[in-house]
Amino acid sequence: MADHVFHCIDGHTAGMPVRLVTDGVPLLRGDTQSERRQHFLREYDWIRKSLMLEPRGHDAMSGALLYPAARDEFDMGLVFIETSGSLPMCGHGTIGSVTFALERGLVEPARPGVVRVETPAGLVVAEYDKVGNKVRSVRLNNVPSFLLIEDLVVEFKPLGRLTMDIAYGGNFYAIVEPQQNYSDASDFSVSELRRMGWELQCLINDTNDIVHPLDESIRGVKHCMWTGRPSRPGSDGRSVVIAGESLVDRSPCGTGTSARIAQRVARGLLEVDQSFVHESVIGSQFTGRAVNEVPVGDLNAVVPTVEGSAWITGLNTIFVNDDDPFPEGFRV
Ligand code: PYC
Repeated sequence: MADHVFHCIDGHTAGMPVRLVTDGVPLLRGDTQSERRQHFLREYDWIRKSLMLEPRGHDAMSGALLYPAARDEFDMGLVFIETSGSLPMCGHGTIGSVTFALERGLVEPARPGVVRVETPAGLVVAEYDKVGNKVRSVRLNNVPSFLLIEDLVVEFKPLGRLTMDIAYGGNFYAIVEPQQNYSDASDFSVSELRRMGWELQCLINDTNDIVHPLDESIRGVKHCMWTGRPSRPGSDGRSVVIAGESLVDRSPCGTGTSARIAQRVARGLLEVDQSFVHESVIGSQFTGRAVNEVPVGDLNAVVPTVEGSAWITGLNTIFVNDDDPFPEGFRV
């Protein structure tokens, strides 16, 4: 039929694509999902490129490989795949994957109402609301999130001097808030934000060694968050998140929302338990809050929750043939 066959559930979380690969995924070595992710990156990164990039995917494609629970304390495992790489954690991807796995009967949680997901960044507890066969919403209790660097100043050619915070919510984010040389994401086109977002990530990583204090496999700023005034009723903030070189998050970004919540709590702009409704580039919303304060090494961190909804749009059987001129896809 084909040299490689991948069975996928396609859908979206708050407008952002989620391609959940349910069959055809390789067996990965390692005691933890972090070690399995590293094995995936060493030997199977072609699968990510094949399923995410054109012609099978596109610039904003995103997804996850579904694995059965490796130990009793989990219900399922995920390895994330994006056009930008394999992330330690992806919030919209986890909301989508949990929704799809429940709706298609691919996971049986030990405790109804709660799916314990092993991600490369650690345990994420997903509480869900299911009516009939539809999962109406999923609330993630994400990994501990923290503000790493406050007021990092960079000389950024396109805009001039910029001050930003570096915060972690499962990935590291450069969070750019309104200031003298930047007033709002809506002042720029999406392609300008994408180009500047990538340039800013490169500049920060060239001049700073950003590393998770407890896991040195998690390093580097891989996302830039351009913030701005919200446009929808009920939103507390808006942002356009650029991941890597090309991906513009259509959702408010689960790990980005977590990082922003941690940043705001650390800066005294948000109380623990106070909700923060985050709006995306297309106006979709996630509701987050910090529910707990915990230490991460010497840093003060919070446990953020992020709630959103996802929809299946179709089932997709993807073929990759060895004689296909683009087995690993391409970018234009
Ligand atoms: O929702 O965490 C997220 C995410 C990361 C990259 C794109 N979306």
